[in-house]
Amino acid sequence: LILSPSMMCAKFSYLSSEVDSLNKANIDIYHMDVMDGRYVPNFALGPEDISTVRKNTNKKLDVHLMIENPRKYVKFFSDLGADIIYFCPDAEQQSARTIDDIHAQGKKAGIAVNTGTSFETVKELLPEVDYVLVMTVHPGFASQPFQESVIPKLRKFAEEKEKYGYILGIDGAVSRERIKALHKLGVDNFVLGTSALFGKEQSYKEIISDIRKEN
Ligand code: S6P
Ligand code: MG
Repeated sequence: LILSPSMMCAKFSYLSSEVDSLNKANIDIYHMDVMDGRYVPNFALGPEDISTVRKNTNKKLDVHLMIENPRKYVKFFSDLGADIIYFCPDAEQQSARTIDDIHAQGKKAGIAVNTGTSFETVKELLPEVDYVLVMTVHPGFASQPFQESVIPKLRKFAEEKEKYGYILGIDGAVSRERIKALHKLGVDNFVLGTSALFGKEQSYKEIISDIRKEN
């Protein structure tokens, strides 16, 4: 079970102390949403935020690029210390080359499969990618409703993951109840935002340890 806090949902005035608490809470991967106001109608995390998290942890860090022409920025985000780079294949004409570029930087390559993107559309890329992140909300914002209609597609990605050898994750409205059900279905990596982790009464440490016990 891989647990990845979505740092867009953290308390920003205390970013480094948030990272300290999450380090101690035994999380796996810091998930950094990057939005350009073009590919999605919102702006999110910038280079300063990524550097701050990077400086305060030895754990893995991913960047989830919700930006147009992500290939242009592979080196930029690699240099900021990302270990995994997710991009949206529908935002890039050269998706296969983007994956090669990410690997050439010595990083893991991931694709983010948006609510409107089918399994078939990205199938050609699956032999090359290390991570697949299926979006269970429309990309752009935290605290949105879970898209049940994504489940058949998610099942398909779960069935094919051994064959292609990728790590399967979901992002969006991931609650504790959903983790149980979807872990059984074959999802390995869960991005945790406001639904499961942030803004709760329980501490990060308690929540993460409960989730691990429950699964
Ligand atoms: C959405 C973004 C996500 C959110 C996450 C928030 O565009 O990629 O990573 O930050 O979904 O979690 P929640 O539980 O508030 O939906
Ligand atoms: Mg995300």
